Amino acid sequence: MNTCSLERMTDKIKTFSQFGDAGHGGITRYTLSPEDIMARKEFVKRMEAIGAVIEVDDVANMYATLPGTDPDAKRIVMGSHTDSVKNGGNYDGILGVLSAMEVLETVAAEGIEHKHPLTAMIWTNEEGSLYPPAMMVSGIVCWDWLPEAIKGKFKYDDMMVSKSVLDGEDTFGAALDRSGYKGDKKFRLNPDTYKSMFEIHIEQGPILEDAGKDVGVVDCVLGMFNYRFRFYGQTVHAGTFPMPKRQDALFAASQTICHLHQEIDKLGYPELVYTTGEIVCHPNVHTCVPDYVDFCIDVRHEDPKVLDQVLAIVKGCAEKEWAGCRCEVEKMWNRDTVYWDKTLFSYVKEAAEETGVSHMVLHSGAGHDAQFAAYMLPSTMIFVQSKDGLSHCEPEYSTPEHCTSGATVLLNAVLKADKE
Ligand code: HGY
Ligand code: MN
Ligand code: MN
Repeated sequence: MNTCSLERMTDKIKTFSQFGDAGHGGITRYTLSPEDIMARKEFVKRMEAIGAVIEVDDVANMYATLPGTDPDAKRIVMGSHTDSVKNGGNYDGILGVLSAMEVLETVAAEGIEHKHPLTAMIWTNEEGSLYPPAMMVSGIVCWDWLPEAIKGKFKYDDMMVSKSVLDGEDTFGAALDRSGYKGDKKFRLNPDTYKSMFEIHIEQGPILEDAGKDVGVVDCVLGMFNYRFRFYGQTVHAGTFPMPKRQDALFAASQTICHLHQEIDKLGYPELVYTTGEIVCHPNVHTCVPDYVDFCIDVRHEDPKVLDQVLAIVKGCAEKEWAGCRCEVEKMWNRDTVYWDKTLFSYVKEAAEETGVSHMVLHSGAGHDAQFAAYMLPSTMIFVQSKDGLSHCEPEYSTPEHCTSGATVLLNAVLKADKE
């Protein structure tokens, strides 16, 4: 059994939390921003210090590799993202990079023999918070292996012209050009050079904490779908038009949201999650009855049969009139549940058992780069307990002890994979 260093891990968390420090406990570190570049430089500095070789691919993914004893063996890669959402926390994404670095540092410091080269990786633009969409670059790199239904969202040329949400003149491609991190396509993650992928991430939910477990052995990323509801009414004057004659699109949307919650809850699946988190209202003026509203629903569950039942409720809404308004329902996208490689999953479970780290099997409700990598090469994930389940906010927190336990499980799981 090998263990990672609490002291080194704590130092890394503290150091990387400075890059994009927003001054109130969290960070804003958009991809390829000056703050992200500081994090990347620190990654290079620390990885070169232990003798790792750095490679950068054409979409700024970074790879730090320690050679193994077998020059012909494929690499085992560990990694996650350095970018954050606006006013995000110090753990989402970066913990996966720091854990990968910690594994390499432990291997180097302890002289742990390994056959396969071990690679710590940074994925570019996972959040897509400045240049949408999320998981943009894993979508590009894994594109040839992705299912047709997903490919359309990640075409290279479209991604290069993805506009900054803050400055319509700026694009992801321009950010890549000025970053100095546009490397060579030949270094992209690929199944000829790489054997398997591990990603550690914070749980971003409360399940591990509620169960008193330190680490989650993740078995899959939930399948999901996203549909858009559109309501068409008539704008009239707020002071002059009688209530019974109105076609209020916002009232119609509100009734529909309540209906969705009631009917979906009646299905009675405790693990089913759904969100109506984004709404558009026109003209959005207090003296006008709204004539147009749209909102989206995001639904996630492991079992496609459960998703189908929810879909029937969603589609059923379009057959009715709501508050005198016509309702349209349109599919935006969906993705199937992605199961992690069974062998890698069992290595993680055994590693947690052997290192005495308390653990449980968990699904991932969130999307991660490893789920696209999973179409290309065997992949798996490990979760670390999140305090109060908070994420994508500044109070996001995982204790250094939990983070180090996660890295220790990763190290031992990787060493099992190394024996293959
Ligand atoms: O969904 C997430 O927050 C993660 O970064 N993929
Ligand atoms: Mn995130
Ligand atoms: Mn993340």
